[in-house]
Amino acid sequence: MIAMNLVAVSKYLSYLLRHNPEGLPISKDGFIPIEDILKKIRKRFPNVDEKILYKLNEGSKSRFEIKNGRIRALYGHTIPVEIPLEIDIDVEILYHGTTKEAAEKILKEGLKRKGRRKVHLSSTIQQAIRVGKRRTKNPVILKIDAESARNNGIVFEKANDLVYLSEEIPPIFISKLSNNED
Ligand code: HQG
Repeated sequence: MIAMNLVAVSKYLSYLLRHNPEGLPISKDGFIPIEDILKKIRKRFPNVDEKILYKLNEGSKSRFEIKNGRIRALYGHTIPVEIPLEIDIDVEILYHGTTKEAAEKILKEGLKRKGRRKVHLSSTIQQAIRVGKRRTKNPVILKIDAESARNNGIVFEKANDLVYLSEEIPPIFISKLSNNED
């Protein structure tokens, strides 16, 4: 399979697990049996097998968890599932890459979920730039004072080394990353 196809498979898998299982059985904690999801995916991508699902999940940004013959997405959901992630107690600073327009709003009213179940944050500036570049050529990088936020009762969950989740974050903990920090 060529690299382009793997991206397409990963996107379809994310779509099924995060937004629309298209009639497949999904548990309250977001798992779909691998057998069922493979049957569905093979209608579009006939060569996909279980090995490919593992391959899609390699690297520091694992999007999925594969366990006991089932698979779930770890973050990004819009459907009402509860994913029990590790509560993070260490991280001091997190980042969020977005458009200039969204950044101005966020600095005034805070980070909101905007359709997903959680707010998504990045552990590195580089990752925040990548996330922002999905929407704009020159993303603005916001810095979240996670330590102060946590001391004020905000919970951060770790989905993987690069992606952290939270509830809405008030503007008092958010600032624009100054240039000397990039
Ligand atoms: C914006 C991808 C105005 C926010 C990525 C973002 C990530 C506001 C958009 C993951 C706002 C929501 C999630 C406010 C937030 N006013 N705009 N008050 N608060 N926003 O796609 O963080 O590759 O739901 O800045 O890598 O962009 O799919 O969230 O632009 O980890 O695995 O509202 O998705 O992961 O957009 O991305 P999204 P996101 P995957």
